[in-house]
Amino acid sequence: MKITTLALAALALTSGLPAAPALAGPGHGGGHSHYDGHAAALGEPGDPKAKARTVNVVMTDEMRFTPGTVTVKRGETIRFIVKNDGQLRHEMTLGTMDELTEHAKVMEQHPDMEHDDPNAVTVEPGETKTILWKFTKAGSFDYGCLVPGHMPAGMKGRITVR
Ligand SMILES: [Cu+2]
Repeated sequence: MKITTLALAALALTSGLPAAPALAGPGHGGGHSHYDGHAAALGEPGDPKAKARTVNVVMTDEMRFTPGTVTVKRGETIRFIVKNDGQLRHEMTLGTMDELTEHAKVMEQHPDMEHDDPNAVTVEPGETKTILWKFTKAGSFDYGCLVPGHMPAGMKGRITVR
């Protein structure tokens, strides 16, 4: 199984991303290990030294985020503490619904892809991870679990920035 996983990872790095031009936006080329402009519509990575409000998010195998809606004041930095209460791997990615839908398509071809971006965390069962994000623009935004099948099953939520 290890070889399969590695082969998939290699595929994702070599052929997968260039084959998805919709994702090849500004600065996307470098892979998933650093901030590359994802979710720029929502704001920017939070400053660890800034004052932040904590929002606890729980993910379950019922394909739900709790809470399913979050309201934020423009300019506020939120520390999402994201806990996986299920038996399956889940993830939380902040973005616009267009971004999330595009990214979910890539994930369907490369289900082992993991995320370590400022706007996304991959969380193994029983683990907790953190997203620190500053919402600089007003509007309605989304979050979703991009593990194949999860977002279509309802694993998504809405962020309102006022
Ligand atoms: Cu999920």
